[in-house]
Amino acid sequence: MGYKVVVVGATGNVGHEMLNILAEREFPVDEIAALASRKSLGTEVSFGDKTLKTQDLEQFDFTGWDIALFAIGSDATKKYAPKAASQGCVVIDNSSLYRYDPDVPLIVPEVNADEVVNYTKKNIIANPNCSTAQMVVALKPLHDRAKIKRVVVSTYQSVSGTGKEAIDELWNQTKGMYVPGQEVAPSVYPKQIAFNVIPHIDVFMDSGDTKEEWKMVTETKKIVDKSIKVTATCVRVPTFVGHAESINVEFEEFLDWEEATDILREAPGIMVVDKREAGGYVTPVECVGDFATFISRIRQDVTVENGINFWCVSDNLRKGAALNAVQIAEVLGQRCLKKG
Ligand code: 2RA
Repeated sequence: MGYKVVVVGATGNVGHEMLNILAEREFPVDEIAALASRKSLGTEVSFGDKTLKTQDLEQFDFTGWDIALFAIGSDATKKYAPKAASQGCVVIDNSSLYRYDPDVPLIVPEVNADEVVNYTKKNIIANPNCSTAQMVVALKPLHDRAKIKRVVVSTYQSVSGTGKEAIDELWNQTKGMYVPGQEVAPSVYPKQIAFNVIPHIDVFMDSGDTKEEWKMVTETKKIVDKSIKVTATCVRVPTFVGHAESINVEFEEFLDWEEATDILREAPGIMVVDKREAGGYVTPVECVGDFATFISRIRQDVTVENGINFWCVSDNLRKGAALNAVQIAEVLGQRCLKKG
């Protein structure tokens, strides 16, 4: 006996990956529905070796369906997630809409799977921001060994985090740099992204931080420990898939970099690739399509008493979104929605 699963936003980058990962991990699916907006109606999407025709989200009745993986924007989620939840379908939402709601668990299974049981308050579980997910997978095992006091993170986020248009813009803008007369002006981003980096993701807040930076701070506190101080600088870089992060951690007590390496090697969801030589580290192009959060460049931060630096890379469409959502569904099924 399996589950009746709905993927909402099946034609988007994350929705596609949700279908791929449900199939790759052989999630126990008895029936699956792929939903899209009216403009994408009838578009065919793959689910393993099957082809699904997308159905109309507007008309869809979630009654009798067990789990809905939502991969649409916050506005549409606001309209349809409560409908699905009220019709008895548990929503796992990838938008930011419910992440900060005290009645909605915000889950990274390697970190706080036990909190999945709290879905019953609104029949909704929130998926974290992609840049948060990979970071907390690494922070949690270190925090359990030597309580974390402060995290300073700089991110190098690929354009797939913005969406399909941004992927096209990077591609066309890059080509345009080589073909006279075919320059492509910035449109998705405020500045050129080809051969450039942009220190701005999401909107600016009164504090001078961007919303993306605020998300990393707020979500890390909710998922790991509200006492952890986090400061972030989130940067868009001209790569297609894969987010990279430079992470500096200060602990309450000394933690040797070699012990930190051993801890990370044993931690769930992590692959340590760390040789102090050319090529002895992971780069974004190598993480694409993988489930792991890769850690490299682990070393002592000798400028403070109890500091460690490391490099963290993961596929933002997978661990950063679709994989994490499917892992939440796995925990939900195993612990809360047991089938015959
Ligand atoms: C980004 N984290 O990378 C945001 C949303 N996916 O653009």
